[in-house]
Amino acid sequence: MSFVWDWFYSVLLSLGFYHKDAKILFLGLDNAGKTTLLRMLKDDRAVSPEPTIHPNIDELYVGRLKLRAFDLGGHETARRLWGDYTTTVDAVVFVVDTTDRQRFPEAKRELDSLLSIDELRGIPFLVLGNKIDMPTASSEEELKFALGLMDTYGKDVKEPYNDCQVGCPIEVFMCSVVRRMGYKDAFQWLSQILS
Ligand SMILES: Nc1nc2c(ncn2[C@@H]2O[C@H](COP(=O)(O)OP(=O)(O)O)[C@@H](O)[C@H]2O)c(=O)[nH]1
Ligand SMILES: [Mg+2]
Repeated sequence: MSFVWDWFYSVLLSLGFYHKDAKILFLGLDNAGKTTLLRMLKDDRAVSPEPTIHPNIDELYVGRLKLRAFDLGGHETARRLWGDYTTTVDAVVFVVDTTDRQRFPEAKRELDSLLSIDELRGIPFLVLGNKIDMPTASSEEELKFALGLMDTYGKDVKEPYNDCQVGCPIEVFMCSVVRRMGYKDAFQWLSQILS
C-alpha cells in the first residue's frame, strides 16, 4: 500500500501539485474500479475520511489536490454534479472494466462525449483498462480498438505537453487496481505530460 502511495505522493510533490489547487477527474462507467482506485490512493495523508460521499461520487483531497470520481452512463444526476467541475480540471482518468466487453460501446460513447466537451479540450486523458488480473480481460489492442483509440499519444513522453491546438493527449494503460499493477506507469505518463 504505502509503496504505491509514497510513489504517487512523490509524483504529486514533484509536480508541485500538493500545494496547488488542482483537480483530477476519475470517470468511467459504474463498476470500472474508480472507488477501489481512490481507496488505494488514500492513506492518512489524505484529509477526507472516506472517499465515497455519494453512491456515484468519490472525493479525495491530497494537500490541495482534489481527486474526484464520477460514474458515467445512465446517471444524469452525477453528470449534472460534475458538470461544473470541468472548467478547472487538469487531467481526466477514464477507467474501463476490460472484462465487460458488452459495455465497451457504452464506455466509448461516454468517452467520445467527454472528448467533445469544450472545457476538457487539450486536457490529458489517461485511459486505464482495469481488471487485467482476470483471465477474461481484453487485450490492450482489443480495448483500444473498441474505444476507437488506435492512434494515441504514445507512452514515451519526451517533452512536456503544452500544445493544446492538436487535441487532447490520450493514452491507454492496462492495469489491475486490486493487484496494484500497471497504474504506476500510467500515472508516470500523466505526470510527465503535465510537468
Ligand atoms: N478483478 C478485479 N476486480 C476489480 C479491480 N478493481 C476493482 N475491482 C472490482 O470491481 C468492482 C467495482 O469496483 P468499484 O471501485 O466500486 O467501481 P466504480 O463503480 O468504478 O467505483 C468491485 O467489486 C471491485 O472489487 C481489479 O483490478 N481487478
Ligand atoms: Mg464507485
